[in-house]
Amino acid sequence: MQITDARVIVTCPGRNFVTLKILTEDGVYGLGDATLNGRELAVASYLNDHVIPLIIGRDARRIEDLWQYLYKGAYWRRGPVTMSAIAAVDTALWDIKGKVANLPVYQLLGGASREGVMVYGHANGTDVEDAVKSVAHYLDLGYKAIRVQSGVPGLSSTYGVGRGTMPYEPAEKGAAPENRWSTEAYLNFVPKLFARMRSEFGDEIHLLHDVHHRLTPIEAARAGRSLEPYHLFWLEDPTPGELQQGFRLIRQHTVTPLAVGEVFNTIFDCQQLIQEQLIDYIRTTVVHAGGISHLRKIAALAELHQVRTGSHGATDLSPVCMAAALHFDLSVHNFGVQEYMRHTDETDAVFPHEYGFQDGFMYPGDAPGLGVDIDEDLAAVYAYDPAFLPVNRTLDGTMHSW
Ligand code: GCO
Ligand code: MG
Repeated sequence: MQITDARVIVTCPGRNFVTLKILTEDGVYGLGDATLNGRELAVASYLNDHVIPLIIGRDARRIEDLWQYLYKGAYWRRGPVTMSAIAAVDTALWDIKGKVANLPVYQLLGGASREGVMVYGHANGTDVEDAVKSVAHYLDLGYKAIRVQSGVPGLSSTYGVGRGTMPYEPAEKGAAPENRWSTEAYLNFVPKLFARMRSEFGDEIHLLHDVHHRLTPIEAARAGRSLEPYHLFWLEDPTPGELQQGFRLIRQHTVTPLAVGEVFNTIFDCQQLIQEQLIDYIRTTVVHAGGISHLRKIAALAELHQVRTGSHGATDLSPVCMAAALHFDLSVHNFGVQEYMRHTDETDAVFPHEYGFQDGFMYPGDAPGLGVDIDEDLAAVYAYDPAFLPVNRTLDGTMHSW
């Protein structure tokens, strides 16, 4: 079954998305997400200029072989642009395989390992009481797991505090916004935030928190230890992940579970973290870590070491990625939780999908393939609109991780 055509669709229904559509000789097509927030056109060019010319005429059924062809064949390995492009091809080919087999993709991956996929939502507030209201709202919607972020006293803005809407979006049009950061202010504040959450909502609900790469390992150890009484489901990205051995130091000092990996692209980024059991959840996702095929390899390594999955699912990953993630989550044994930030109605209209949310769980649906489509006419209405993620400086103006 030859690949006869492939095209990259860039659209901005409120935010930018890059989608690869692969068409085959018998009329079946598949979709893959290729969105890399703030750097979208680099992946679009990588696909248009360097990948599509290579895949036309090849056999769409040979998913693994095509993956290796693009990975090994480029010579230049890894990195978010390359791996998002490979992911898009891989995801589209799984979609095609499911459609041809007349089966939902999760059935091709071994079938369902659970009834549904537990997801966590994003509660946030400008201050603690605002965050309390937001958590209450998510509880009303049925969520069993909720991430909590709040403004920090003394800081004008910080990561994860939205603009009052559920589909929180950090990227901004024009220039990158600048946040200010104080590690001391944050470390003093964060245990108070979670003490308040537990006193208000009790012990049952799963609470999560994202540090967003801002602490050194020893600072992260302090955060983890100070949060132990509030038994978080996980503490995410406590320190930047490049220095994998840095997590040893955190581990020595705290039993707060750790999650990392939304910016990782391959199994090599998390090999040591997993093999030394330095983390509890691996957050690599379909679009940024080489597609369903590569994510399954990461999950298999993680399973050996009692690490569970907790894939990234922010709004900058398109509904195509969300659908693929749900098939993966439903099938792998060592699934932990899936992040779910709701897309806007405009985005959902461009990407009609079978998946749905009910009472804190999500379900990919039983349509053949991934169960997600793209309305190309509607996508064409929304032209690409450059937007940038924020940057972050400490109070004295030094560049810090955002
Ligand atoms: C998360 C992430 C996001 C990222 C965003 C960057 O845990 O959901 O940290 O909020 O910041 O995906 O594009
Ligand atoms: Mg995160």
